[in-house]
Amino acid sequence: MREQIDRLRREIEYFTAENSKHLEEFRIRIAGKKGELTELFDRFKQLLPEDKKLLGRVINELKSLFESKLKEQKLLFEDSDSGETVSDKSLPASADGVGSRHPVTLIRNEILEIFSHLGFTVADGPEIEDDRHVFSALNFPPEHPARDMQDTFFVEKNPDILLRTHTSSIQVRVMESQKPPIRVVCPGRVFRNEAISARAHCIFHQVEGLYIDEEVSFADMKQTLLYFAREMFGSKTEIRLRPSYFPFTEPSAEMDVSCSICGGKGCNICKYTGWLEVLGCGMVDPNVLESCGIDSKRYSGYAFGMGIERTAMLKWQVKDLRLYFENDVRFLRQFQAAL
Ligand code: 2NL
Repeated sequence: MREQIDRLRREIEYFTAENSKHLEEFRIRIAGKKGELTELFDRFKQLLPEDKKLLGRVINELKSLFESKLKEQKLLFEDSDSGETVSDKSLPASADGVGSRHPVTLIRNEILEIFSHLGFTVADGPEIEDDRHVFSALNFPPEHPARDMQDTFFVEKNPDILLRTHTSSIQVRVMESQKPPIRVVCPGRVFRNEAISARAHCIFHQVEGLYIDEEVSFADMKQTLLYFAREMFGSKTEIRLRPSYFPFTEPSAEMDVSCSICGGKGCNICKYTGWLEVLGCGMVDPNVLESCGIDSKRYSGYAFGMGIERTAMLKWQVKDLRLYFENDVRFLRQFQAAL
């Protein structure tokens, strides 16, 4: 009988229920009508008084052990009563609930970090702007197509209140309120009245940069942008500047980087050109400096702007821009390990 008691004690001690059904089976096997503990008590009743004295305490301890085990295991299934749920509360928490930064945030932070090493600070500004900060101060002529309803969102049809179409408006505010030297990068959301497709969206993100001081040259800009390109796309990256046009810079250029997929040899990512377009840049037009209260005879500067989604697409070969706005966790989760 002692042996039976010891075996039963071990069985109770080591028992863990998988679900409430499993727990009920355990209760019946031990304390049901034909249960092992019930049978033990039946046998106990037939013992001689001196044996009862010896085993009484042990058998009662076994009964309390069983009862507290039952109580403890019942607590585990109180809130999941299907009888089928497997729930081990001692397991580590599932990593599925852990979030990750959005790829647009990751790239924005990386761009800001690279420029911070060159002494650029970050500036912010409003998304709802006026005509002056988005267009007039930036040398846009009154009839420029960007001012058209088709390209810009106006607030309540008021031609002076609009959603910024580029983050240059932040830089205009910086120039109005600070004296050179100025070194800022301006990240933010911008809005354009465009049909949504794989390559365009009416809301997207930009980072623009501005550097103003005495004797700032095109060569300074080129070297800064080369440093940025190598930090962002790898140390073997080469850059190429093509002449371009923006109302706010003169001269203006577009910068390509050598394709990091094929190393410039030509592949379907770079459409067999060996180059990928990343940003627009140029020397700040003297008209822009003057309209922001900066003496264009004494100071010169360069500026540049890039789309964050575009840069992210180049870096990760994401083919469809819409993925950045849908917030499908199957897409977002893939950036959990990035940066
Ligand atoms: C592009 C091109 C550019 C700028 C942005 C800028 C700002 C001020 C004055 C002069 Cl306040 N320029 N910004 C200059 C050249 C290009 O962006 O393709 N962006 C996505």
